[in-house]
Amino acid sequence: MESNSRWLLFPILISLTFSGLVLHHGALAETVKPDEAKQLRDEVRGMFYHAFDGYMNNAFPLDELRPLSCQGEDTLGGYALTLIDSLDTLALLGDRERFTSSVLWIGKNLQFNINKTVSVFETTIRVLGGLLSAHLIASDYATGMRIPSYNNELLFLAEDLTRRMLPAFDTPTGIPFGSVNLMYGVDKHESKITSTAGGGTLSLEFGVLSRLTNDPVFEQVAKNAVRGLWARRSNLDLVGAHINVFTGEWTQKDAGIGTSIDSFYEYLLKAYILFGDEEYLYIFQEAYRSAMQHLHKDPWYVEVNMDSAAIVWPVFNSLQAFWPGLQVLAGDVDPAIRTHTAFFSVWKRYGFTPEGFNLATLSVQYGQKSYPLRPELIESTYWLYKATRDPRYLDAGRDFVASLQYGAKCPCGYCHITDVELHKQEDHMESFFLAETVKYLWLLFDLAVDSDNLVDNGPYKYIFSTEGHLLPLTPQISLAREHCSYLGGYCSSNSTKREQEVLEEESNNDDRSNIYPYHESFPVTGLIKGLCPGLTHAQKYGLSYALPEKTDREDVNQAKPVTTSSSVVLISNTVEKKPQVDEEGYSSQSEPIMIISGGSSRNDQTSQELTLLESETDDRRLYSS
Ligand code: DMJ
Repeated sequence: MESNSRWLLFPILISLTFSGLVLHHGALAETVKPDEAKQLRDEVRGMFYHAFDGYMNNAFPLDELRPLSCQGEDTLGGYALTLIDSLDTLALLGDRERFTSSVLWIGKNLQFNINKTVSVFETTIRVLGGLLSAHLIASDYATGMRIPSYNNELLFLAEDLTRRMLPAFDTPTGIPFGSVNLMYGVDKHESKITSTAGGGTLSLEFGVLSRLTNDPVFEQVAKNAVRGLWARRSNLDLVGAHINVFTGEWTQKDAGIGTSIDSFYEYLLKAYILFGDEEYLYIFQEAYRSAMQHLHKDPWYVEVNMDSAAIVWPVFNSLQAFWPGLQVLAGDVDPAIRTHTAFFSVWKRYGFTPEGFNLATLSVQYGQKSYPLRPELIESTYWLYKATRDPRYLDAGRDFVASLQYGAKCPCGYCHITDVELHKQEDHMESFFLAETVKYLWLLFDLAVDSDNLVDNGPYKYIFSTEGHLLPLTPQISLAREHCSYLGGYCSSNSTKREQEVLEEESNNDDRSNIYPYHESFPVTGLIKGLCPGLTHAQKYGLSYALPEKTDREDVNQAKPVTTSSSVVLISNTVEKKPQVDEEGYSSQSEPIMIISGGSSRNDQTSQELTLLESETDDRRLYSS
């Protein structure tokens, strides 16, 4: 009864009491200036190496580091997980030496023919995503990190790994089992209950793999899983947290944007952006509209019963903090700013975000006191800074660095915090600390300095996987079949033949370089809209696609393919843009961010129109509150 009455007071409480918290957040030290941003960027680089070297010296080839005791532990499958998860961060930092030696070591030593039962979700986002992103960097001149002796080893590993996970998808609903044995398939005693995030966060990695191997099966199964989940949404267009993959019944009907569901939303939008597959966009729009209608208690988000929308958990959980970043990508920046401010006020209060913070009692949720080095709030900070150039996000970044350095740094790496009130350290470092947390922090400050990095000034636009892995919008991935019929483009049979000739030359006739020949007749299943004939993505959205004039190998570094439209830019311009510096010395690249407008569900807009946001200096004023 007492707790019920608290919940009734909940809207008043959050508006009253958090204005206090936000005020507290307002009392900041001096704003981060460009010189300090550079120092902070270098400090973050140092943080990466403290943890990476700590892992390599004390834990490798085990999965993860125990940074207090300076030992290692196998936590996922026993295959150097932290190294795989760190590969594209090494490339982003421009560490050619370590990137090269790590890729080559993995290509030579890793194998998945092992009797281990692993999480399909974790294996996909950490291992498959890590392998694919590193492959795409190591195999491409345009990234500036191509490894001459690299011969697609990581792609072979990625395909082998994913084939071993396919038995998990053999369910009546298409939603995969949560775990699979890499040698024997699904154990007969395996639980039939899985989370929505677990079943619905596979489409990016599986889709990229399909497009790199020309085998549509991976993309199909991942999409069927999303369909299996979405088909079971409630009348309110909400999904629950846990579902039985055989019966399709929800076993946990709490709907939310955090724990157990979070990246389901994320992959709907990102799969559309990466693959141009409208079905994902339609689902995202409905799902997002409903989330904003039923879960959003501005600026917070709550968990509700998926059928009735009654609040069941007035709790902020730290996984929700990716949401403002996703909103930036969707073009719904204003609510993102408010929510980020609210979430950051929790960080300011404790120095970290606890896993759960109760919005009714305004205290750490019982049993959810830890901060396991999660990236989500930092990720959203990066996106909001990218969209607005508001220096307050750099100030937030400085706070993140200070907390991690003073509270979480330990002898061989960074430690989980078991209790955000006591700042007690625990002997564990999740691999995502190097894949995401440090990556987004470094990107945040690099954006303020010169943006001269692969993501912000590289040859392609990149989508970040939910594990922070870089998935580029290359023609092969993003335009798949379309570009073959459009303007006779990049992947015509001629250019494919040419690519193969180059590969053949380089591999001394090693047969493996031809293992993925281009199929003129890409199998069209009818299950995957993005691959169906008919109107092309380009035709639908008015994209124009131009080839670089020179495609000689030595010119590829300079020749950046251009894909532009009045509405969306997929691939960066060939012209190197010098960072512009405003009156306060902040660099501004006018870097386009893909925005889907009409995402704001508050006024029920469902426009699919794509618009381009130029994040110029002025935007800072525009979005500053
Ligand atoms: C990461 O593995 C991914 O970001 C995932 O989507 C959520 N959990 C962790 C980070 O907190």
